[in-house]
Amino acid sequence: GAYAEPERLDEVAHRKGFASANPLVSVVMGSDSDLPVMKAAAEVLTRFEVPFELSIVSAHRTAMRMEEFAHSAAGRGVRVIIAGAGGAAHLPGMIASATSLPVVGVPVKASVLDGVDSLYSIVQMPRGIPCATVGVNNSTNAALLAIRILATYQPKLQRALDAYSHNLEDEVLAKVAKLEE
Ligand code: RP5
Repeated sequence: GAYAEPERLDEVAHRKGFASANPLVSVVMGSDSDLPVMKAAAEVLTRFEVPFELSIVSAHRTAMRMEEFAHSAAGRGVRVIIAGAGGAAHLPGMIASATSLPVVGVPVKASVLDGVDSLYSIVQMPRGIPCATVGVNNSTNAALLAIRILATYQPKLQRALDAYSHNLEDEVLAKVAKLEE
């Protein structure tokens, strides 16, 4: 991958402030090649001052690490998991099968099939094992959904989300006003 060697991603995350000692959200991805897409989630979480961690966990290449990660996440205080993967994107669903934490899957567009393969791999979970799915490459919405979950018990985040929505609204209305000038 272009961004960082997989084994060094944690280090990169720390250096960029993309990691916290007591994360509430865990952002994982199948490969460092997913990082250009997944870093938008890190940026949103940073902006909302939500403690999070960022790492690589591959369902296929590091199956045991994935099991360990999923089984230990709740015990470490993590409240929501965001998992991004492309192609045969089994990571979010397999993590969801090994934890009762809410899991948000991000279908990452790989080099072929336009991300439809990733989307289908994540969205059609069997009954009993839910995995929320956002749009292809939309890790921003995955982070916002995670924050909405945390906001159910953190009023401060609720207020921050309200302010975020108002800003979006103001931006659109400013464009409308410009068009109508
Ligand atoms: C998936 O395969 C990863 O999530 C990534 O999107 C895709 C390609 O991975 P690399 O071959 O670039 O490592 O497991």
